[in-house]
Amino acid sequence: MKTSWEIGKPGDAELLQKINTLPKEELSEQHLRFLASRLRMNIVEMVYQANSGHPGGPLGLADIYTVLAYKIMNHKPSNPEWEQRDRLLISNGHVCAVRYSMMAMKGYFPETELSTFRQLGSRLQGHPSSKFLPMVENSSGSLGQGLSNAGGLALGLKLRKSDSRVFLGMSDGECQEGMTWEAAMAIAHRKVTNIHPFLDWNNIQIDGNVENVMALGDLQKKFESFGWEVTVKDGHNLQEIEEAFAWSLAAKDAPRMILFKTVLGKGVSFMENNPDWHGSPPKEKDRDEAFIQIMRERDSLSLAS
Ligand SMILES: Cc1ncc(C[n+]2csc(CCOP(=O)(O)OP(=O)(O)O)c2C)c(N)n1
Ligand SMILES: [Mg+2]
Repeated sequence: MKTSWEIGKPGDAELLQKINTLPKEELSEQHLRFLASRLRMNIVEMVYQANSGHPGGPLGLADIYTVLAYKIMNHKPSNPEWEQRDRLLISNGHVCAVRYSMMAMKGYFPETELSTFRQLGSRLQGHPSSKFLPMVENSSGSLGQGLSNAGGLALGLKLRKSDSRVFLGMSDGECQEGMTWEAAMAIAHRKVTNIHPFLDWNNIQIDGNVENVMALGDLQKKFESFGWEVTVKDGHNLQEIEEAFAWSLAAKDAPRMILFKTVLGKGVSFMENNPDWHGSPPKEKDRDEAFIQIMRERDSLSLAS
């Protein structure tokens, strides 16, 4: 296992620290693009070093998790158990590399710990456990459970008159699970509006394209018919992502669902939209090529290291 963690340009780790001291309002689009590219490099390196895991989903979610962690959520890495924190649950547990990377960048733990991903005894298990790390609010890996977990948590917080909001990452593949729809019905029936699910609509699952494995039909109309308000947004447009969360947070009469159109493997051309990269680690040459491509994005930014 490597203990060093050298990604990005010299000075980028310091730039990250500086960005972490800025208030949300002062973060520019350039800052966010820097953060998303670093998130992507971390993801590739984690799965490469572990020689197992899921690179595709996390790369496709990097832009959304960047905006969520840096522009939307109220949370304190220095006090992860802060009672008023917003909760973030993930239902598609296999994409946890994006969440661990986001947490390390935010300062919950050192980025070097990312090198323990998927090792025996590590806090960073391949499917996340709430036993090991603060801020991991739910254990996941068994698909389809997250909307129930988050719905119950949100309802509990509402009954306690808490202002905390509950964010939940979901995926399209797991909408084939019946439990998702039981939860959708219950949350709408109880008008739970402090839950803010966002769904990774990449049309890919473990065995191929969702539409071929078991088609979901019109996902927007389906959630609407269960009593939800629904928006469909581009999960790689930083502005649209921020607007989508603001829309969700303004829910009043019905829960709101964000369907993000995403590209599995986004940012690494040979992984994009290819179901083979759902759960295969990159070989060394793939890792090197991925880094070249992600660094091109980082180099295009006019931010001093
Ligand atoms: C209940 C359950 N059934 C099956 C699996 C095996 N499995 C792991 S990932 C996956 C595909 C899920 O689709 P999605 O989350 O859309 O995948 P991605 O877009 O990240 O490729 C499946 C079926 C599981 N983890 N849980
Ligand atoms: Mg999918």
